[in-house]
Amino acid sequence: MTDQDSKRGGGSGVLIWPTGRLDFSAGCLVMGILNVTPDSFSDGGQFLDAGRAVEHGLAMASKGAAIVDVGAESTRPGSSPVPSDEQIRRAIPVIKAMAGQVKTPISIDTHDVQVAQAALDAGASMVNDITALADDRMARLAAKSQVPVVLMHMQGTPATMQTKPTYGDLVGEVLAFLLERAAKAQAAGIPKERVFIDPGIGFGKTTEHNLALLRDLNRFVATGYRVLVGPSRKRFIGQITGRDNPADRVFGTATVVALCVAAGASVVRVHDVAAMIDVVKVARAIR
Ligand code: HH2
Repeated sequence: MTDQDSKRGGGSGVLIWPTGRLDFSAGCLVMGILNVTPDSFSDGGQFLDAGRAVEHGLAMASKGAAIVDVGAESTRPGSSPVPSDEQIRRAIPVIKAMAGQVKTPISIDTHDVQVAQAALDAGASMVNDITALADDRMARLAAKSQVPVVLMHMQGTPATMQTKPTYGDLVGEVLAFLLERAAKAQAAGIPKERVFIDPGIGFGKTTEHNLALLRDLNRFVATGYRVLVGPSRKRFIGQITGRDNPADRVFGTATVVALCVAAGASVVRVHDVAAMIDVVKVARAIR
């Protein structure tokens, strides 16, 4: 990473690994969300059919998503874990079909090492782990497979995380956790440039916590790790705007995305790919 890179935030340049490539030279990139689940908070049930999921994934790639993030387990507040074999049954045919048709890197959104292994075998080329390598085997798998990893902060588990999230020094604690897990990733053999850190918007956080983390996003960028943020259509946006239906939170999401780009984020994880690509392009141009 050059000086110029760290000024732009989190590393620009081109990230190349044996099974993929991401070009950050223009700035922040868009990750499109593809939930192959019956119960995700926003797109649950829409893409359970593999054919429709593949179609949507390919459409996001053709609209300019730099990464398509496939998830087979909802982690919305109050959700329960989905067994590995069920995640594999949902996600693998979709990953296989997409990987056969586009070069766009596919990430697997899972904290389950068996699911991650099956996804990488099927053609995925990144791991998005909301537990930030809680399972040592996940660190070893990512290192051996030479793929990038997203390390996300969460307080508690999806089942209980919104009960009463509490912090002393919110930003300090989230940062310290991510730096510790990033060090763990590197110790396992994952190079720094392949490690993305994510403050985990909505994962054991009140609206105020989410806003404070977003306000201080530059502190995450200043670590030198690439920063990924996932604000899309989340509840805090509904709370601020009074929009109960996640699909009505697109303008609110756009505001957060623009400010993430301004703060130097490298990737934003979103549902509304075409709209957010415009937001990102304009915000990048200003930056
Ligand atoms: N948010 C969700 C899922 N995975 N991964 C990262 N790295 N960062 C995030 O903020 C993040 C994530 C939750 O959103 P979604 O996938 O839309 O919903 P659900 O968990 O209900 O499937």
